[in-house]
Amino acid sequence: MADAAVKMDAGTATAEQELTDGFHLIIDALKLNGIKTIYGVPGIPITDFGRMAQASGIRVLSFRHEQNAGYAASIAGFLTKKPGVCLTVSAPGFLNGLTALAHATTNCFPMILISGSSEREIVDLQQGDYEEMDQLAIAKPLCKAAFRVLHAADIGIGLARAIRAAVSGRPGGVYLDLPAKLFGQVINADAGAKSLVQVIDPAPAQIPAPEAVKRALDVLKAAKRPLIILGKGAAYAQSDDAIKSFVEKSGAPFLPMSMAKGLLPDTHPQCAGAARSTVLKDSDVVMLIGARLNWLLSHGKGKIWGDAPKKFIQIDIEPKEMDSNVEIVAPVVGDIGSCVSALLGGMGGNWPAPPADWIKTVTSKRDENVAKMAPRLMNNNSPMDYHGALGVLRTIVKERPDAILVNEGANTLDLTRGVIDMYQPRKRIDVGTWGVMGIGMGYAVGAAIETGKPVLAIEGDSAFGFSGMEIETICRYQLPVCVVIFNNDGIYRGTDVNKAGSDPATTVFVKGARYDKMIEAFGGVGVNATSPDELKRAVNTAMDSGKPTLINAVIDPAAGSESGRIGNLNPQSALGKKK
Ligand SMILES: Cc1ncc(C[n+]2csc(CCOP(=O)(O)OP(=O)(O)O)c2C)c(N)n1
Ligand SMILES: [Mg+2]
Repeated sequence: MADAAVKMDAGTATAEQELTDGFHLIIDALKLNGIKTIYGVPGIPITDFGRMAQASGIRVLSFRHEQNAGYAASIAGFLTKKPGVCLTVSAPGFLNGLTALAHATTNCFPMILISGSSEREIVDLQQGDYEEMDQLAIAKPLCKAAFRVLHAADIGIGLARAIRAAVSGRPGGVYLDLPAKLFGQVINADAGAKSLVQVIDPAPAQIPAPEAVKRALDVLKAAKRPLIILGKGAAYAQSDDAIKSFVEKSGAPFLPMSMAKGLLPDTHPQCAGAARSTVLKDSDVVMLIGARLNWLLSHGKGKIWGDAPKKFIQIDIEPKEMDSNVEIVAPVVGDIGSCVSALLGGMGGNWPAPPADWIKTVTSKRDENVAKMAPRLMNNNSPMDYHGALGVLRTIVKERPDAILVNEGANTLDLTRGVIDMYQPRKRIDVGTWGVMGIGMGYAVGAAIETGKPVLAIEGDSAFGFSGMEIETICRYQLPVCVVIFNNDGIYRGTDVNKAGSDPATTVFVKGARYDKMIEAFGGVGVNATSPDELKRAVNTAMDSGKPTLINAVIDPAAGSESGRIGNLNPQSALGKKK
């Protein structure tokens, strides 16, 4: 196959000087726009395209399932502010990638899903083509924009539209449909080159209105108990210095949402992470920076927000976000970097510190909660509980603040988020807005590739299962990824029993499973860790060596709770629990 391709190239060398085709134009268009990496799964009609892209110097990473490739692309978008690209085959491959595209859109990560598709003439007459599906129509409601390119001469424009749609304004997922016929379409090489578009200023700054900035500062200044909430939009903005200066100058306590942890260190004196319920309940002015008032913040109302009247200031690039759940008294619409810089500029030289009694209330609550947790993190129980295991991992992350932490699960997610302090921006990546299981190995690959930093993935045993086969991918590319599986024999807990019949309960897995053996099949390092000491040794060795490693951390099956911290979202039967 490879030989034949070489001979054909040699035989048509003269012709190639004048002609180009879809394959080459897509590659040229991607390269012209600085896209250096593609995450995907090969097959008809994109196998040769992947080979040619790889041969041209684009890094093409092959996964075992498109959903994981898609998650890798989505997190590449979050980490780099450039669209992460996922490449799939038609119908089933496209659908597998689509979940990740919808996830990217929901989380506001720029991503482009490029899928090959079958013959339009046959698909549209529903005549039963190979992998027949009207992919464009299906993608449309699930992403920010969707485009199809039918002519080779439109490839440049098609990709330019996809890039702009993905990164401008509120970022999101874009679908680009490339029918099989397009790849082989031949056009004049000069015309082809001229048809390419280099996207200039793909995400233009969106400057906030001066009145909006002033209004927001007036509200913040009048606050008696101010609170700043940083969301992953603030982390995405890569305006870390301006955000830090603004928060510090305001003197207000700040609360980082999960993926905003580390924007300012969790150990910062103003960090109110360990006094979350106090600041949500008792604050009188809340400034949201790149954070939405969705379910993760209980929609800005209800018990956790307390009874006292509250004023919300919101900074977001999307005007429709304002008043989505509660009234926003000071909306500031623009990109986070421009907004925060404008706010900082407007504060002047003598911004008043918030009232001392508020700062003292928050600080003492935080110190009290931290002190309460400390002894639990030091236990050396075997089998481990979550706190014992997280106590050692917390120190490891402190010692390696530039490592990327991937995290998913229920108890494994909620407790890791609470216990492990982050010190640098964009180092914690997790389940995001949907609380989705399955991001783990895709994120680990994407983060390792995009940042070149070591990755520590802390995974519930159920969560891991959604993307577990990608440990072969991690071994194949020899990525510096250490996966720690918190193995409590199941979903939430491994102790559930079926009240009727002999099947296992719906939430339990094989008892005493040895996930560490899986990675050994692919030449990686597997370790079974039954105590915090063993876990610490294994993780340190893995992080030092950079070798793909999977550690089966044996957790007491009774240690977790139903749905972790969000058990209250489970509907209850009005008939009560039947025995
Ligand atoms: C795609 C998807 N499917 C199912 C769920 C429901 N769900 C939430 S957490 C979870 C797994 C929790 O178990 P585990 O990862 O082992 O964490 P543990 O609580 O046991 O530490 C599942 C299946 C989900 N969030 N996303
Ligand atoms: Mg579990």
